[in-house]
Amino acid sequence: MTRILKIGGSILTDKNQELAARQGEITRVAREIASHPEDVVLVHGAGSFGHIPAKKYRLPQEFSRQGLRVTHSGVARLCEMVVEALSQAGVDCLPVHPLSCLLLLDGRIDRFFIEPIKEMLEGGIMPVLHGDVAMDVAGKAAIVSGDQLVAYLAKVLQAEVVAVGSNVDGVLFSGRPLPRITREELKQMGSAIGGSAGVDVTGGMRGKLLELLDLADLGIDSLIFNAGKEGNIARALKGEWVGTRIGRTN
Ligand code: IP8
Repeated sequence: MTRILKIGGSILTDKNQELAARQGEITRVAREIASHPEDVVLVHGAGSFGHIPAKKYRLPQEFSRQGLRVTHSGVARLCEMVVEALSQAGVDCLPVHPLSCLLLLDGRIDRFFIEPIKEMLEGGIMPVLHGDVAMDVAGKAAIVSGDQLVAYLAKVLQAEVVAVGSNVDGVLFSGRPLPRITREELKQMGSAIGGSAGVDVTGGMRGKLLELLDLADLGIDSLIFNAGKEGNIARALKGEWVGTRIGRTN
């Protein structure tokens, strides 16, 4: 039973300050994941390690070789911290950098060599991926968000749990988390569901929802929950609906 867990960059970093890790939160998140580590693929957001340099170099609108390098080395550093914290918590894990194993076409994943991820799962190793820069065969510089990775991996691995942790209690409407949302309901709510509090080049809450609604169309429900609240990660990994369930329109 594969479980895909995403932890947003807003939990692990201060999104308004470049390269600002929240070490205490990284340690807590690692401890919670360590309570249910079996068959988990972890994806983490880029936070201030990725979004601030990406914005500075105008990625993905402009092709900047330096921007690609600086942004990738930022997110790879954050990934290393997450891997280190997980190892300290007793989880066998390995980093998987999307830049080196996938290609985009107009910003969407076109080819993804996922066999190493499957082998890691088979061998009891947790793959740790992250939002990253990526090469795009359309010739542009591009960014692949953790949310796009989650939706893609959930589909190809036929995940049974898909949980996306952010720093809010789910999809908020008039300040309250919705228990469930479908594509139809999102249309009716219009712009009331929005972006992100910090610097975000990949679309905030709306970007997240659109990825997960595509997944729901394929019959895979997912969860957006608050990973900043102690205990929620463990509950989400057990399949509890501790936030907003993203489902298919009936
Ligand atoms: O934080 C964005 O990934 P996300 C990746 O999951 C970069 O949206 C490099 C900004």
